[in-house]
Amino acid sequence: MSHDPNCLFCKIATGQIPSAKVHEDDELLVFKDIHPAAPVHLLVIPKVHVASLADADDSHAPLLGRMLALAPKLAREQGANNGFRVVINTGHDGGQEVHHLHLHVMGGPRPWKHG
Ligand code: DGP
Repeated sequence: MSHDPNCLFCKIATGQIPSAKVHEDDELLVFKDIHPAAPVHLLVIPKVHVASLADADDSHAPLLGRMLALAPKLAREQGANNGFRVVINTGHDGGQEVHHLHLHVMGGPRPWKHG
């Protein structure tokens, strides 16, 4: 599996940097955002390094599908029982700060910090 040694989320995926994990399988890791914008704020990442959604193509469709399909189960398990929001910030103008593809899953009782 390809990793970028300088990438923060690759370091989290390989266990070099700790995270509050809520799910892990062969392909994906889910952990709590260190700066939560909502009572439940998870980040779903692929273990393989993909810099952003702008770097994805048809070959990534199954991976992207599995990232999205995990969201409802994990949101519920973490207590977001009344809905949630998913966001993929992409590139500079999309406000992406960490250049490893990640899906934000935000939920829980409102109001949220950025809700
Ligand atoms: P984005 O703007 O979409 O690239 O959001 C990156 C998110 O990653 C941001 O909400 C904060 C979170 N984050 C940054 N560094 C760390 C870290 O070391 N650990 C965890 N758990 N989250 C982080």
